[in-house]
Amino acid sequence: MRYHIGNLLRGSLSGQTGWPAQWRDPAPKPSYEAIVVGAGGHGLATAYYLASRYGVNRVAVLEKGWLGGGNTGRNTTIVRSNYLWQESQGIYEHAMKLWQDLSHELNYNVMYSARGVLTLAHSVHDIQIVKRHVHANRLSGIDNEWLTPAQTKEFCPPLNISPSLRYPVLGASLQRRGGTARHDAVAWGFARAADRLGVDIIQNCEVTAIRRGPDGAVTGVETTRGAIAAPKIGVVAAGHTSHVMAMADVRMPLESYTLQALVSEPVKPVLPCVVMSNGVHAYISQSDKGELVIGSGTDQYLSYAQTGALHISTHTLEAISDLFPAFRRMRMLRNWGGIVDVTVDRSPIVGLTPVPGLFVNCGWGTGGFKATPGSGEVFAATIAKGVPHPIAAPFSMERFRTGRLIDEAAAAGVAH
Ligand code: FAD
Ligand code: PYC
Repeated sequence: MRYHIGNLLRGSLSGQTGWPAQWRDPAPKPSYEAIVVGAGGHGLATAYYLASRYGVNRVAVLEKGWLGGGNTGRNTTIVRSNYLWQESQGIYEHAMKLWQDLSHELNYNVMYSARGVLTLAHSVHDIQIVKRHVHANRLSGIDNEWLTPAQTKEFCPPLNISPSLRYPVLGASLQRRGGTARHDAVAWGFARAADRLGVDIIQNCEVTAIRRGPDGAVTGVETTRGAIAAPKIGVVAAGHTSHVMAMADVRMPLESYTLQALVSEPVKPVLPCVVMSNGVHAYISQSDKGELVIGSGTDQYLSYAQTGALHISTHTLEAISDLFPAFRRMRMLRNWGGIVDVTVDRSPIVGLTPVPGLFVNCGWGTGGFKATPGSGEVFAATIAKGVPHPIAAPFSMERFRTGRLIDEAAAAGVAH
């Protein structure tokens, strides 16, 4: 039998007269095996894999807005796995392998396009850092290669490699399997596939409290649409994680930042790959609709406004105009921001919490879109089995106590 919000809301309205006896229980019995807080890509993927791989079908995904309306629908869609440390390579490469067949698995075209990701180097220091990533990846069997400026230009013809540039292109790394996927299709694909497996996705349903029993274990949540019971809760509420976890008295080692991006008016195909530069705080690709998708570094003040400061995007557009003079006269169509939550080592937190039954998946910062399928799969395993999946294990909260940090600042793709 499938359980719908109506059944549960009736449980929470038990004080009212006229409800049948079975709906008047003041402490509703667990109606779901698990609740996922947040219907972004990671939350929806978690629900999908819980149902498809781990036999947990009675799952409710609760979303305060609309599905995919958070960072999942606001990111710049870059997919890659060229991280420095083995722990990160494990999780991002796991995701990369899932991307290859995701459209088939979900029976929904997520438009994964392995068009190649270039990471530019503009100084001797950049060259050393970028080459270090290339070598580390190749040692782990992950594709990545170093290109000279001329090879970089050959791969990306509109790129300006003039030595007279203020920040000249001295070379680049290329991950050929990297590229893009359509972000909203990823959310919709996971949502539809999860729904078909019996998962309930409940929008306009903000979690406002986490209920706990006498032993401290979670028993369910309160929401703007009533109480919902479940013995397991996975919090996947990027940008708002600290707020949700505080409902269970857990303090998170996170800061929230605004990250912004913009798109140009649409044009015919002009840019064949993804180009990123941490040095000049800019990255660019072209969407299937023809827009140039351009992103900036993080705004350095804390804010929950889903928009960014103009001087940040102005700086980005100056850098893009230097690197791609042909784009200088294009017009901007729209810009927006998203709220990302960031850890001190720029790596995520995926796993158990001190509260029995409460699990958390957060801290993906500026780079979690690419991880969506891998993150969902290992988080689902962790929730289902109650122990960390081996790929997720290094990303426990414990590392902030022990100091075993996974410093991926240079691989984050975005200047912080
Ligand atoms: P979200 O999609 O944000 O989902 C969290 C959901 O939780 C939201 O829908 C929110 O409404 C909901 N929620 C919050 N509080 C509650 C509550 N109390 N009750 C119920 N629901 C709640 N990553 C890349 O890999 N490549 C990129 O190119 C890239 N570019 C980016 C560009 C920008 C401008 C931004 C902002 C981010 C970018 N990222 C990128 C990062 C990426 O978008 C995120 O890491 C990823 O989307 C996080 O997914 P998520 O499902 O965890 O979060
Ligand atoms: O992690 O690849 C990334 C990324 C690019 C833009 C924002 N994040």
